[in-house]
Amino acid sequence: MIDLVMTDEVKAALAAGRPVVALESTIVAHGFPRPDNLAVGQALEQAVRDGGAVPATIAVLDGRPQIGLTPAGLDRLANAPDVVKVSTRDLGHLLATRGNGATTVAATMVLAARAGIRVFATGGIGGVHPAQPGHPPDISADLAELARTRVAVVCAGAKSILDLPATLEMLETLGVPVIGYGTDAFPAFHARESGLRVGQRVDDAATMAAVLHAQDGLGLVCGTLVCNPPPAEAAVTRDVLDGWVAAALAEAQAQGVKGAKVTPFLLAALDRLSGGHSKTVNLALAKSNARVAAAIAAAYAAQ
Ligand code: PSU
Ligand code: MN
Repeated sequence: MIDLVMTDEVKAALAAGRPVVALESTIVAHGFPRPDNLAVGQALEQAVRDGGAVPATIAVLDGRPQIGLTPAGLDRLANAPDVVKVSTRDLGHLLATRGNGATTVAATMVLAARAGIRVFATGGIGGVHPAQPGHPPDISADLAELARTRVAVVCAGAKSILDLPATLEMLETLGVPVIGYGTDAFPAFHARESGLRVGQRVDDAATMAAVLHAQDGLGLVCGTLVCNPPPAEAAVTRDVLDGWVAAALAEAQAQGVKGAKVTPFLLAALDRLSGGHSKTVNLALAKSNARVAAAIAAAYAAQ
Protein backbone atom coordinates (compact mmCIF):
# COMPACT_ATOMS: atom_id res chain seq x y z
CA MET A 1 0.00 0.00 0.00
CA ILE A 2 1.06 3.58 -0.69
CA ASP A 3 1.71 5.56 2.49
CA LEU A 4 -0.50 8.53 3.15
CA VAL A 5 1.34 11.44 4.76
CA MET A 6 -0.84 12.83 7.53
CA THR A 7 -0.30 15.86 9.74
CA ASP A 8 -0.12 14.95 13.45
CA GLU A 9 -3.40 16.77 14.02
CA VAL A 10 -5.27 14.76 11.37
CA LYS A 11 -3.69 11.47 12.45
CA ALA A 12 -4.68 12.05 16.10
CA ALA A 13 -8.24 13.07 15.19
CA LEU A 14 -8.80 10.04 12.94
CA ALA A 15 -7.34 7.66 15.54
CA ALA A 16 -9.65 9.09 18.21
CA GLY A 17 -12.73 9.12 15.96
CA ARG A 18 -13.00 12.90 16.12
CA PRO A 19 -14.55 14.73 13.13
CA VAL A 20 -12.28 15.45 10.14
CA VAL A 21 -13.29 17.24 6.92
CA ALA A 22 -11.36 16.79 3.68
CA LEU A 23 -10.72 19.89 1.52
CA GLU A 24 -9.65 19.80 -2.12
CA SER A 25 -6.61 21.63 -3.45
CA THR A 26 -7.45 22.42 -7.10
CA ILE A 27 -9.56 25.28 -5.80
CA VAL A 28 -6.38 26.68 -4.15
CA ALA A 29 -3.85 25.99 -6.93
CA HIS A 30 -6.03 26.59 -10.01
CA GLY A 31 -9.47 27.84 -8.90
CA PHE A 32 -8.36 31.21 -7.48
CA PRO A 33 -5.66 33.46 -8.92
CA ARG A 34 -2.47 34.27 -7.02
CA PRO A 35 -1.82 35.91 -4.65
CA ASP A 36 -5.33 35.51 -3.12
CA ASN A 37 -5.25 31.73 -3.34
CA LEU A 38 -3.12 31.02 -0.24
CA ALA A 39 -5.54 33.04 1.90
CA VAL A 40 -8.42 31.05 0.37
CA GLY A 41 -6.83 27.77 1.47
CA GLN A 42 -6.26 29.16 4.96
CA ALA A 43 -9.81 30.53 5.18
CA LEU A 44 -11.33 27.17 4.25
CA GLU A 45 -9.27 25.40 6.91
CA GLN A 46 -10.36 28.02 9.47
CA ALA A 47 -14.02 27.58 8.49
CA VAL A 48 -13.75 23.82 9.17
CA ARG A 49 -12.23 24.55 12.59
CA ASP A 50 -14.95 27.11 13.35
CA GLY A 51 -17.47 24.38 12.58
CA GLY A 52 -15.88 22.02 15.10
CA ALA A 53 -13.81 19.65 12.94
CA VAL A 54 -10.18 19.17 11.89
CA PRO A 55 -9.39 20.22 8.29
CA ALA A 56 -7.46 17.86 6.02
CA THR A 57 -6.48 19.65 2.82
CA ILE A 58 -5.54 16.94 0.35
CA ALA A 59 -2.81 17.22 -2.29
CA VAL A 60 0.23 15.37 -3.66
CA LEU A 61 3.72 16.71 -2.86
CA ASP A 62 6.89 15.01 -4.19
CA GLY A 63 4.75 12.09 -5.28
CA ARG A 64 3.35 11.52 -1.77
CA PRO A 65 -0.35 11.90 -0.98
CA GLN A 66 -0.85 14.48 1.77
CA ILE A 67 -3.83 14.19 4.11
CA GLY A 68 -3.69 17.57 5.78
CA LEU A 69 -1.01 20.12 4.95
CA THR A 70 1.46 21.99 7.13
CA PRO A 71 1.52 25.79 6.63
CA ALA A 72 4.63 25.29 4.46
CA GLY A 73 2.84 22.62 2.43
CA LEU A 74 -0.16 24.86 1.84
CA ASP A 75 2.17 27.66 0.75
CA ARG A 76 3.87 25.33 -1.73
CA LEU A 77 0.54 24.23 -3.12
CA ALA A 78 -0.53 27.84 -3.64
CA ASN A 79 2.72 29.18 -5.07
CA ALA A 80 4.93 26.46 -6.58
CA PRO A 81 5.00 26.68 -10.40
CA ASP A 82 4.95 22.91 -10.99
CA VAL A 83 1.66 21.95 -9.28
CA VAL A 84 -0.47 20.15 -11.87
CA LYS A 85 -4.22 19.56 -11.74
CA VAL A 86 -4.68 15.90 -10.86
CA SER A 87 -7.84 13.86 -11.26
CA THR A 88 -8.26 10.18 -10.38
CA ARG A 89 -6.67 8.80 -13.53
CA ASP A 90 -3.58 10.99 -13.09
CA LEU A 91 -2.76 9.86 -9.54
CA GLY A 92 -0.69 6.75 -10.31
CA HIS A 93 1.60 8.50 -12.76
CA LEU A 94 2.03 11.52 -10.48
CA LEU A 95 3.02 9.30 -7.54
CA ALA A 96 5.41 7.20 -9.62
CA THR A 97 7.15 10.27 -11.09
CA ARG A 98 7.30 12.10 -7.72
CA GLY A 99 5.33 15.07 -8.98
CA ASN A 100 3.30 17.77 -7.23
CA GLY A 101 -0.43 17.88 -7.77
CA ALA A 102 -3.54 19.75 -6.71
CA THR A 103 -6.38 17.25 -6.44
CA THR A 104 -9.77 17.76 -8.08
CA VAL A 105 -12.97 16.68 -6.36
CA ALA A 106 -12.55 13.19 -7.85
CA ALA A 107 -8.93 12.67 -6.76
CA THR A 108 -9.61 14.22 -3.34
CA MET A 109 -12.47 11.75 -2.83
CA VAL A 110 -10.18 8.81 -3.64
CA LEU A 111 -7.53 9.90 -1.13
CA ALA A 112 -10.07 10.91 1.54
CA ALA A 113 -11.71 7.49 1.32
CA ARG A 114 -8.31 5.76 1.67
CA ALA A 115 -7.66 7.87 4.78
CA GLY A 116 -11.06 7.01 6.30
CA ILE A 117 -12.54 10.51 5.94
CA ARG A 118 -16.30 10.41 5.28
CA VAL A 119 -17.08 14.14 4.67
CA PHE A 120 -15.49 16.55 2.18
CA ALA A 121 -16.18 20.22 1.40
CA THR A 122 -15.61 21.98 -1.91
CA GLY A 123 -17.05 24.90 -3.88
CA GLY A 124 -18.77 23.18 -6.76
CA ILE A 125 -18.27 19.84 -8.45
CA GLY A 126 -17.40 19.27 -12.08
CA GLY A 127 -20.13 17.89 -14.35
CA VAL A 128 -21.42 17.83 -17.90
CA HIS A 129 -20.11 20.74 -19.98
CA PRO A 130 -22.49 22.33 -22.50
CA ALA A 131 -22.34 20.61 -25.89
CA GLN A 132 -20.04 22.38 -28.35
CA PRO A 133 -20.70 21.71 -32.02
CA GLY A 134 -17.92 19.62 -33.52
CA HIS A 135 -16.51 18.57 -30.13
CA PRO A 136 -17.03 15.28 -28.26
CA PRO A 137 -18.91 15.47 -24.92
CA ASP A 138 -16.85 16.76 -21.96
CA ILE A 139 -17.97 15.21 -18.67
CA SER A 140 -15.98 15.64 -15.45
CA ALA A 141 -14.53 12.54 -13.80
CA ASP A 142 -16.02 13.95 -10.57
CA LEU A 143 -19.32 12.29 -11.55
CA ALA A 144 -17.81 8.83 -12.06
CA GLU A 145 -16.01 9.10 -8.74
CA LEU A 146 -19.22 10.08 -6.94
CA ALA A 147 -20.71 6.85 -8.25
CA ARG A 148 -18.04 4.61 -6.73
CA THR A 149 -16.42 6.25 -3.71
CA ARG A 150 -18.02 6.56 -0.29
CA VAL A 151 -17.45 10.23 0.55
CA ALA A 152 -20.11 12.89 1.11
CA VAL A 153 -19.32 16.03 -0.90
CA VAL A 154 -20.73 19.27 0.47
CA CYS A 155 -20.96 21.77 -2.40
CA ALA A 156 -23.07 24.56 -3.90
CA GLY A 157 -24.10 22.19 -6.67
CA ALA A 158 -22.18 21.95 -9.90
CA LYS A 159 -20.34 24.96 -11.29
CA SER A 160 -22.64 27.35 -13.12
CA ILE A 161 -20.56 27.06 -16.31
CA LEU A 162 -21.96 23.53 -16.75
CA ASP A 163 -25.09 22.08 -18.30
CA LEU A 164 -26.93 21.67 -14.99
CA PRO A 165 -29.95 19.66 -16.25
CA ALA A 166 -27.58 17.20 -17.98
CA THR A 167 -25.37 17.04 -14.86
CA LEU A 168 -28.36 16.24 -12.63
CA GLU A 169 -29.57 13.55 -15.06
CA MET A 170 -26.13 11.97 -15.11
CA LEU A 171 -26.01 11.90 -11.30
CA GLU A 172 -29.38 10.15 -11.33
CA THR A 173 -28.17 7.63 -13.91
CA LEU A 174 -25.09 6.91 -11.80
CA GLY A 175 -27.21 6.38 -8.67
CA VAL A 176 -25.69 9.26 -6.73
CA PRO A 177 -27.95 10.69 -4.00
CA VAL A 178 -28.42 14.45 -4.49
CA ILE A 179 -29.66 16.03 -1.26
CA GLY A 180 -30.60 19.66 -0.68
CA TYR A 181 -29.32 21.00 2.63
CA GLY A 182 -32.08 23.32 3.81
CA THR A 183 -33.42 23.62 0.26
CA ASP A 184 -35.52 21.84 -2.37
CA ALA A 185 -33.57 23.54 -5.16
CA PHE A 186 -30.47 22.29 -6.94
CA PRO A 187 -28.25 25.35 -6.47
CA ALA A 188 -26.42 26.91 -9.42
CA PHE A 189 -23.18 27.68 -7.54
CA HIS A 190 -23.27 31.50 -7.89
CA ALA A 191 -27.09 31.53 -7.64
CA ARG A 192 -29.27 29.86 -4.99
CA GLU A 193 -31.57 28.31 -7.57
CA SER A 194 -31.19 26.74 -11.00
CA GLY A 195 -34.84 26.01 -11.70
CA LEU A 196 -34.05 22.33 -10.99
CA ARG A 197 -35.02 20.28 -7.92
CA VAL A 198 -32.98 17.93 -5.78
CA GLY A 199 -34.05 14.37 -4.98
CA GLN A 200 -34.42 14.88 -1.23
CA ARG A 201 -34.19 17.64 1.31
CA VAL A 202 -32.50 17.49 4.73
CA ASP A 203 -32.61 20.40 7.16
CA ASP A 204 -30.01 19.58 9.82
CA ALA A 205 -26.62 17.95 10.31
CA ALA A 206 -27.90 15.12 12.52
CA THR A 207 -30.35 13.92 9.84
CA MET A 208 -27.67 14.21 7.16
CA ALA A 209 -25.32 12.12 9.31
CA ALA A 210 -28.09 9.55 9.79
CA VAL A 211 -28.46 9.32 5.99
CA LEU A 212 -24.74 8.59 5.67
CA HIS A 213 -24.89 5.94 8.41
CA ALA A 214 -27.89 4.35 6.65
CA GLN A 215 -25.93 4.21 3.38
CA ASP A 216 -22.98 2.64 5.23
CA GLY A 217 -25.31 0.10 6.80
CA LEU A 218 -26.58 -0.92 3.38
CA GLY A 219 -23.05 -1.35 2.13
CA LEU A 220 -23.54 1.28 -0.58
CA VAL A 221 -20.21 2.43 -1.94
CA CYS A 222 -21.36 5.60 -3.74
CA GLY A 223 -20.75 9.16 -2.63
CA THR A 224 -23.45 11.64 -1.66
CA LEU A 225 -23.89 15.13 -3.04
CA VAL A 226 -24.94 17.50 -0.24
CA CYS A 227 -26.12 20.72 -1.91
CA ASN A 228 -25.77 23.84 0.21
CA PRO A 229 -26.96 27.02 -1.55
CA PRO A 230 -24.52 29.97 -1.62
CA PRO A 231 -25.08 32.47 1.23
CA ALA A 232 -27.90 34.88 0.30
CA GLU A 233 -25.75 37.97 0.95
CA ALA A 234 -23.19 36.87 -1.68
CA ALA A 235 -25.31 35.01 -4.25
CA VAL A 236 -26.36 36.60 -7.55
CA THR A 237 -29.64 36.21 -9.45
CA ARG A 238 -29.95 33.70 -12.25
CA ASP A 239 -30.33 36.47 -14.84
CA VAL A 240 -27.03 38.07 -13.89
CA LEU A 241 -25.37 34.67 -13.78
CA ASP A 242 -26.71 33.59 -17.19
CA GLY A 243 -25.18 36.72 -18.75
CA TRP A 244 -21.71 36.03 -17.31
CA VAL A 245 -21.80 32.37 -18.25
CA ALA A 246 -22.88 32.95 -21.85
CA ALA A 247 -20.01 35.39 -22.36
CA ALA A 248 -17.44 33.06 -20.74
CA LEU A 249 -18.57 30.08 -22.84
CA ALA A 250 -18.38 32.16 -26.02
CA GLU A 251 -14.76 33.08 -25.20
CA ALA A 252 -13.81 29.46 -24.54
CA GLN A 253 -15.37 28.35 -27.81
CA ALA A 254 -13.73 31.15 -29.79
CA GLN A 255 -10.31 30.18 -28.37
CA GLY A 256 -10.85 26.43 -28.78
CA VAL A 257 -10.04 25.62 -25.12
CA LYS A 258 -10.19 21.87 -24.43
CA GLY A 259 -9.71 19.14 -21.79
CA ALA A 260 -8.57 19.86 -18.24
CA LYS A 261 -7.98 23.53 -19.15
CA VAL A 262 -11.69 24.17 -19.75
CA THR A 263 -12.75 24.56 -16.11
CA PRO A 264 -9.88 26.88 -15.00
CA PHE A 265 -10.30 28.94 -18.20
CA LEU A 266 -14.03 29.43 -17.65
CA LEU A 267 -13.62 30.30 -13.96
CA ALA A 268 -11.02 32.95 -14.85
CA ALA A 269 -13.20 34.36 -17.64
CA LEU A 270 -16.20 34.48 -15.33
CA ASP A 271 -14.20 36.39 -12.79
CA ARG A 272 -13.04 38.96 -15.34
CA LEU A 273 -16.50 39.37 -16.84
CA SER A 274 -18.10 39.81 -13.42
CA GLY A 275 -15.58 42.44 -12.32
CA GLY A 276 -14.27 40.13 -9.58
CA HIS A 277 -17.68 39.35 -8.12
CA SER A 278 -17.57 35.70 -9.17
CA LYS A 279 -14.57 35.16 -6.90
CA THR A 280 -16.32 36.80 -3.95
CA VAL A 281 -19.29 34.44 -4.30
CA ASN A 282 -16.97 31.46 -4.79
CA LEU A 283 -15.10 32.17 -1.54
CA ALA A 284 -18.27 32.85 0.46
CA LEU A 285 -19.91 29.62 -0.63
CA ALA A 286 -16.77 27.52 -0.15
CA LYS A 287 -16.46 28.77 3.44
CA SER A 288 -20.14 28.11 4.05
CA ASN A 289 -19.73 24.57 2.68
CA ALA A 290 -16.72 24.00 4.96
CA ARG A 291 -18.79 24.98 8.02
CA VAL A 292 -21.71 22.75 7.01
CA ALA A 293 -19.34 19.85 6.32
CA ALA A 294 -17.80 20.27 9.78
CA ALA A 295 -21.24 20.09 11.41
CA ILE A 296 -22.13 16.95 9.43
CA ALA A 297 -18.77 15.32 10.24
CA ALA A 298 -19.29 16.11 13.94
CA ALA A 299 -22.80 14.62 13.90
CA TYR A 300 -21.56 11.57 11.97
CA ALA A 301 -18.78 10.97 14.53
CA ALA A 302 -21.26 11.32 17.41
CA GLN A 303 -23.83 8.78 16.13
N1 PSU B 1 -15.09 24.56 -8.35
C1 PSU B 1 -14.48 25.76 -8.15
N2 PSU B 1 -13.19 25.87 -8.45
C2 PSU B 1 -12.47 24.82 -8.95
C3 PSU B 1 -13.11 23.56 -9.16
C4 PSU B 1 -14.42 23.50 -8.84
O1 PSU B 1 -15.11 26.72 -7.69
O2 PSU B 1 -11.28 24.98 -9.19
C5 PSU B 1 -12.33 22.37 -9.65
C6 PSU B 1 -12.65 21.17 -8.76
O3 PSU B 1 -11.43 20.66 -8.30
C7 PSU B 1 -13.33 20.18 -9.68
C8 PSU B 1 -12.66 20.51 -10.98
O4 PSU B 1 -13.14 18.85 -9.28
O5 PSU B 1 -12.63 21.93 -10.96
C9 PSU B 1 -13.41 19.93 -12.17
O6 PSU B 1 -12.57 19.98 -13.29
P1 PSU B 1 -12.96 19.14 -14.60
O7 PSU B 1 -14.21 19.80 -15.11
O8 PSU B 1 -11.78 19.31 -15.53
O9 PSU B 1 -13.16 17.71 -14.16
MN1 MN C 1 -13.30 17.81 -18.75
